[in-house]
Amino acid sequence: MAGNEAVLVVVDVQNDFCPGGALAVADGDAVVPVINALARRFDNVVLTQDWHPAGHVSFASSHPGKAPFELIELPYGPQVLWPDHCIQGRSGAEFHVGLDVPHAQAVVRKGYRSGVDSYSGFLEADRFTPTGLGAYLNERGLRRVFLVGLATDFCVAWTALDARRLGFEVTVVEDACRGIDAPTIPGGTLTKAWADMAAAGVSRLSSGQV
Ligand code: VGL
Ligand code: ZN
Repeated sequence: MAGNEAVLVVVDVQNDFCPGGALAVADGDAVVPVINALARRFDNVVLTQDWHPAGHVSFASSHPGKAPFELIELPYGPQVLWPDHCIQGRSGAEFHVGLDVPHAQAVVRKGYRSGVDSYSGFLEADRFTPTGLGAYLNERGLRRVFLVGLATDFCVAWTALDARRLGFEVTVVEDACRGIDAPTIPGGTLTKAWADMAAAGVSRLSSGQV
């Protein structure tokens, strides 16, 4: 990617978010060839990896009587409950086998504290604890963040919104993302995510336009 201030951030392209995984995103693996091709055009690539301990607070199985996709209230705010997914060291947490980005320079893991979720690659769901990604990008002078991966309406959107809050220029590459579209809010989470991102000044492009 022309301009050394650009970084491709590949969000959570992990087995559990792909078909056959515990929290499969429809057509999730379709992003893999698009990301592989796009990544070749970037000098700077960073991966995020959802990385939960067993028994994590975001798992419905940790809350007796609750089912996946229900909403609960936690000390830091509302939390959607999920099937057990991306458990540290298990195959579901591994990157999709077809993901081919050997030049990725850093892997940022998130969601590793039992009591706090982290959709965002920058700030945990307590909206306070940093992952370190913001400081890493700043120290390296990477100001233009291009986002791809899974899932559009959760980890990609939250990462995009936090990147804007931290002052980065942000573009989401739509055909390199797929969404969950959880029924937890009227109209689904995907439409709201795109509206929130647009309102925050996030650009939306297709990979051919990057
Ligand atoms: C994600 C739900 C739970 C994501 C992670 O990567 O979008 N979604 N954990
Ligand atoms: Zn997760």
